[in-house]
Amino acid sequence: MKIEKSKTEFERACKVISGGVNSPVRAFKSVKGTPLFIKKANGSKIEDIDGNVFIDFVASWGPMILGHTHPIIVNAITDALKRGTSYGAPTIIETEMAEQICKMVPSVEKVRMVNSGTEATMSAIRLARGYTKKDKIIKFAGCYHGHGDSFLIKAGSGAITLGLPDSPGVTQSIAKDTLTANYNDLESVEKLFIEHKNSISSIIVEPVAGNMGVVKPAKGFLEGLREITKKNNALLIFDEVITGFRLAKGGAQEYYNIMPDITTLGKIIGGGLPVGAYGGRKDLMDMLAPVGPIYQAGTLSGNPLAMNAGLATLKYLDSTPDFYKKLNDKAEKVEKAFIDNLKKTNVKGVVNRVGSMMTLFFNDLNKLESIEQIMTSDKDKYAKFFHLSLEAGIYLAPSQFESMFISEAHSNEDLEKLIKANLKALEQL
Ligand code: KE4
Repeated sequence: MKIEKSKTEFERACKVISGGVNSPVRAFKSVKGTPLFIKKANGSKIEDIDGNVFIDFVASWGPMILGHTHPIIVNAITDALKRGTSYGAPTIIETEMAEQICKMVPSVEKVRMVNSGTEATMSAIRLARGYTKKDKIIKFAGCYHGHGDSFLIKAGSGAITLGLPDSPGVTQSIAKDTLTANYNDLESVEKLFIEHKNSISSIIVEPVAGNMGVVKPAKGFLEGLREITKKNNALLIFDEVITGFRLAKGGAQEYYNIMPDITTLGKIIGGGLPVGAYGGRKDLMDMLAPVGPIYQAGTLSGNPLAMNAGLATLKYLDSTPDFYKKLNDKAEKVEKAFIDNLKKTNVKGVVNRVGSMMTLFFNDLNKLESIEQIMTSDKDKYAKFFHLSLEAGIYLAPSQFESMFISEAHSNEDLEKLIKANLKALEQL
């Protein structure tokens, strides 16, 4: 595969952008090689500047559930563009967006729009701390909630990919208020509440972990977190930046029928433009300025272009009959084929899937439910598999600890090609 232009552009970028990328996980560090510079994308395909075309299963790390350049999104943005790009004043579309989120997400009665998932999670824990007047939070090792200081403690995604689960620059005084438990281990949570009685404001959790690769919540885990937080007067925050509008119209909280106190959203909600949001019960959200004393703000929050792209996406998801059934059926077909291929080739692996998000782990264990188990995965084997897939025209996440996504734009032909390429790559490992 020719990648001369990407090589040249990567060298150029490294002179003026840290690591040549604006987000570390894009740098192909853990899979080695040169990150591909993308020229354009359309539907299920993505094309790099050397003219290589791939079927895209990264979906910009989740947002592109409808595929690229979906007409409803292109038209929504084009139409909005003619009326200006940002006013810094209230607009009706922000109200329509808030109404749409409240309609789709069961626990959300009021929202606040922000510009990224990180802003949403940072704001959510500030709200939880302000509301409960307690300083500490509990997060789970391997979960990633963006790059806010309080979350870069045993974090997942790019942090775990690069082997930097804790980041310099996060002060001890911040880190001491972040307690870390083990995903799918309720005992580890109970222990923290006993040790830190009455000082824990909230638990923040990815209801389906996507940032250590996909790890499903064990039976009773989410219910247990709901019970423990209620019992200890703490809030339960579902970080649905990945699962929101991905697993169901109402995200993981609909899929598992659990009502958190606060929900954070991102990715799909912006239709590919920078949007994040957080929301919850009215009494909680009315603690925010200018109504209440807890401050949070943003120049471009509720930006009209982003709102038009996001609202068009949510309305489409909300009104397309059987959207999630069809999407999840496609993903189930891929999961089954991957498992078949592992058997045919005698390659040791585990496929974790929830809905249309999944990860193929290279691992000798039979099931992967915890960060300890995940960390025994063979990253070198994944790296080889990643490049073999790339050569076959399949664009996967450049990290064993991320998720791949099926989108509405993936045709049967795309999935057949994915399954064939998967078999061929496994045979060559
Ligand atoms: P952003 O600030 O990147 O929009 O969202 C942060 C975030 C919060 N919560 C969850 C559950 C997330 O997955 C994320 C961001 N996800 C990563 C990849 N899984 C984004 C990719 C990147 O960092 O470039």
